[in-house]
Amino acid sequence: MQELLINIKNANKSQELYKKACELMPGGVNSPVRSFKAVELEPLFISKAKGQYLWDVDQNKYLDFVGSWGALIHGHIPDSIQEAVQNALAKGTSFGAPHEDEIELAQIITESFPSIKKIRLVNSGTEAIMTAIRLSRAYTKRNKIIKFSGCYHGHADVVLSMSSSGISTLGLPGSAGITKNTVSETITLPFNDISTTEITLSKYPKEIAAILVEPVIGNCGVIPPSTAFLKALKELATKHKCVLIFDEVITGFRLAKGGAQAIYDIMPDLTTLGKIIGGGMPIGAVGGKKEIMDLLAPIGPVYQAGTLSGNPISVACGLATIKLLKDETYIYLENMTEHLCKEIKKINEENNIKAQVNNIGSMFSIFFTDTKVCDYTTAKKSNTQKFAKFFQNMLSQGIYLAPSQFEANFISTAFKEEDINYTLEAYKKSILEI
Ligand code: KE4
Repeated sequence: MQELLINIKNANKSQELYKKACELMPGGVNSPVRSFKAVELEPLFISKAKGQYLWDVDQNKYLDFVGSWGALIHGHIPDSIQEAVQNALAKGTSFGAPHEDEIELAQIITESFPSIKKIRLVNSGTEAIMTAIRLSRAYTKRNKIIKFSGCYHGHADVVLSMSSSGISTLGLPGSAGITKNTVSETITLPFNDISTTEITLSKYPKEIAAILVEPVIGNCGVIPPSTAFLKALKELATKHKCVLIFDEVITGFRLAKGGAQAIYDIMPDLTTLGKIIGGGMPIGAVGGKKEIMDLLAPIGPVYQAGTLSGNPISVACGLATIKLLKDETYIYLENMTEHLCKEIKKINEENNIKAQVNNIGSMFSIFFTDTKVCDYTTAKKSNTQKFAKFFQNMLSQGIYLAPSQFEANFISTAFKEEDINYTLEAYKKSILEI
């Protein structure tokens, strides 16, 4: 483990590349969270990865708790996945036509998710969400969408809206370049708040097309639902005849083979997936009730398309990833994560550290607040400066956490007990220095 000890200053090549990248790409990155802005650092440029490790261009080695934002449940390119991708590559990169592996992936997903009777493969979680909302509006012939603060559903205009002042009032643009009209039908409510959802549905009878939720939030740090919340959403969606969409882009195949819906025993009408079903290659999927999915072109009136949808390399990588997932995989991941988080809580208690640890399955996050974090409002109470210092301390010891308080950390099957022990040692040093 000694080789993990690095001096954070030794990032000369990354700094050089970052300077060059910033001349060509906004912020020097192709997705904002990679900029390390939230942790007051310049980003590290990664040269290679294998198993639980990343190496940056200055040969520093890190334990990777990001795992490509949750896509790499088996860590980086285990041999069986590498072989599957290489075999697929030998047959071509893209056919722009149907191929057999798409059927196998659709089969394995519908067998794992009983709520998914039909599925459409796309290229990202964002596309999956866009399609799920379009389908819901066509199916119900209604316009409004309910979503929940703290949840992130990709960067489609319709979901980049923030709640305006009054609860259950219509949305305001959450980004420049989005028109008021585009988000005027998007209502953002507090997560885990059943009564506000009920009031909103009654306020707009027969106007709500869909209730969209991350069943376990992974985009505000990790925030599990209260026991009654998801069940209430299902009941309310049925009562008000709107479409319940579970955004399981993170939780699908992460929390269980059947995702969060298997854990909480709830059948949504539509589910969006991504990340793990592509094993780190570009992919997304939307699936659910046959009568909704059959509205999709070419058999229905809802148009949706994609040059690389169902790409054979992404599909091969996703299939190889899912085939490695056994019941014992989840037991291993859960036990390892539970052990890490329990020990962290012990260190916090012994040292009177004001921090909350939320964990479920192989997802966890640490908030620097003494308030229990159960929604966006309580998550926002966390001290982000403290988090930034903590992140830097951990990075300087070779622990690569998600570079934002409002992201999730993931443990992969590549992690060993010694990695957890090393992480706990690094945690103790880091936390006592902030
Ligand atoms: P993509 O379009 O990034 O494939 O998926 C969007 C999306 C949809 N739904 C959920 C629950 C998601 O978490 C995401 C994307 N997740 C972020 C990280 N939390 C991706 C990382 C990034 O934006 O760079």
